Amino acid sequence: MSELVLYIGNKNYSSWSLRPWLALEGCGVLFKDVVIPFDFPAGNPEIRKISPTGRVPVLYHGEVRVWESLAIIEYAADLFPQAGLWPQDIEARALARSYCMEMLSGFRSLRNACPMNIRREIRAIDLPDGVMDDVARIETIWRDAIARSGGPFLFGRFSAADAMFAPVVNRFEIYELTSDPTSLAYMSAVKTHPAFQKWQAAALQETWIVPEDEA
Ligand SMILES: N[C@@H](CCC(=O)N[C@@H](CS)C(=O)NCC(=O)O)C(=O)O
Repeated sequence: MSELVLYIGNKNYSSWSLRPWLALEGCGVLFKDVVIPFDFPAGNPEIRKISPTGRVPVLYHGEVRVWESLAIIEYAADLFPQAGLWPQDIEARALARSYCMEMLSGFRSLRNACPMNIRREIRAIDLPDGVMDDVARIETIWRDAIARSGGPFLFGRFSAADAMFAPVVNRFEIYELTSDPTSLAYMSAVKTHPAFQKWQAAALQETWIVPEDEA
């Protein structure tokens, strides 16, 4: 089989890149990553060359091109059904996909006000309207999923659902958005997962600064 190559943005900042990267890495799918940094004020022209949307992540697999974080995860799940990217049980899988679609299409107040930033110190900021509504909905998702599965991850063992929420784990931590014990325990499970630690270690080596993502 051809090699899977995942083109991603800066590991420090690129939340959409983290999602499929972590899903694949955390579920043992072998792939190579190529970082194309956003270190140009008007965007990196290299990203437009490799991606039909001019955005990352994008996956190359032989002649196949897959873009959009969730589509990449679905493609990997089709290729490697034994990897457990999604929960086995059909109801749990439907729930996981519903939560992931909420993540993909929603929580804009939180995403806009509180950019992912792996190296940032922990420091609260003034929050615009809507951010705490997003936080409340995410905490409901986490609480319901963990009550159903028993944890430590949303569906018991690590899955794509955890990968889709991993950038939010970083945001909750660095902007001090929660003190809820269930959320903190879940965040700790994600942050100490070897795949997340691997991403974090690489992010901390990066030196690019993107001013608009430094809240
Ligand atoms: N919906 C897309 C979002 C992709 C996206 O917005 N990627 C950002 C990085 S996190 C990007 O490529 N930005 C480059 C640019 O805007 O120049 C996905 O889920 O993959």
